[in-house]
Amino acid sequence: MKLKTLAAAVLALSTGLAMAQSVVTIAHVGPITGPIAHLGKDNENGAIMAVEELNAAGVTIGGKKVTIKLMTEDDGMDPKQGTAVAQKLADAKVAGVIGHLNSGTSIPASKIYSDAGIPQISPSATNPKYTRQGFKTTFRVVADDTQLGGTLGKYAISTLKAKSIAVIDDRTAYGQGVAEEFVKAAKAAGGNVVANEYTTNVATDFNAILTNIKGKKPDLIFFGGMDSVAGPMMRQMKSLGINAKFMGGDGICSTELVKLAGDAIADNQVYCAEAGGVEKGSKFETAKNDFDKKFKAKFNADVQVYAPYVYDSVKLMVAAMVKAGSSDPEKYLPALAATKGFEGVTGAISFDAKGDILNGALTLKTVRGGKLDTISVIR
Ligand code: ABU
Repeated sequence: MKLKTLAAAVLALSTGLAMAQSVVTIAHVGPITGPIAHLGKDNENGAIMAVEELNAAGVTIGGKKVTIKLMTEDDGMDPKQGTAVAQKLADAKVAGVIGHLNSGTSIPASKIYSDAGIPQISPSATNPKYTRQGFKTTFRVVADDTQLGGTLGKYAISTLKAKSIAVIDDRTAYGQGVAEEFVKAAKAAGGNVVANEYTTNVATDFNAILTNIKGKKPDLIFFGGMDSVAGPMMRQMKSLGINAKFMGGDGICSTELVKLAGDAIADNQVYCAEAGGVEKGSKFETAKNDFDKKFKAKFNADVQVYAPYVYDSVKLMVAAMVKAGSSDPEKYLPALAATKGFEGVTGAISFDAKGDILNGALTLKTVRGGKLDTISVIR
């Protein structure tokens, strides 16, 4: 009897160990609380969808069937909270991290992941510095602010024929960086910056800075920051009778912007660019449209901006583990870095030596009829 109990205990222990060994934990981090929680949740849902699909299809790594477990964390778009979460994930020895959403959190967190040898893929942080710190663990599946700000600056002058420009940024790593790149390109194309104003990523009152700007009569206002600030800013522009065109990077290029701005947006007044995109008529257009439909059916929500990039990040990270036959970061990191032509729903993903996407696209958009509308995909 005693022997039987012992045998049962040994069996339970070994089964438990076998189960523990068959789980691979990857983490997603984004701002799930705070003013851009809608974007953080959008990203998290992209990760949930990818993990569910992977597990439903079955994943075999190194000849063993594994279950992918998703650990989700909230960084509240705050750099300090971001590094605290990164340390927690390093201590938990997760196999990889997808995130963070913001450049201001992704950059400081990347040092912690690098020190711990944990691969990190950001689906949305666009500040160039993120991949330029010499870390082997740092990857990004979207274009950066040099490409975003540069393209928008040129477009503002050459295509929209803006002559005088006002620039506002939220003083974050993203907002300041994309605004600087925009100004460089706009000036190179012959534009004239008539006002520079600053705000924060939690501000709600823009009357003082907009009143200053109104006096300068700009043709176009460029805002470096997120949709949660841009929406109320546009409402206040309307109240003050400012009809200038309004432009921003991927941070304002969300489904939510139109809701946040209410009826303050006229057709063809707002221009923005998503830091990725798929060409019309390509096989990826069908994949992306299918993703959008599945996402809507599952979460009863439209994609904001980055959910498909998160989805692809999860899948390509797991593909690297499968290729390497191991979820040990040290073993699969070379396979991840060597990713070439991974076919995701956001296009074919290859990394350059820094961990940046090769030949990344931008999707230039405007708002028409209360909806974001694509103008063109630019590489
Ligand atoms: N790329 C826009 C939002 C995220 C960030 O870079 O801060």
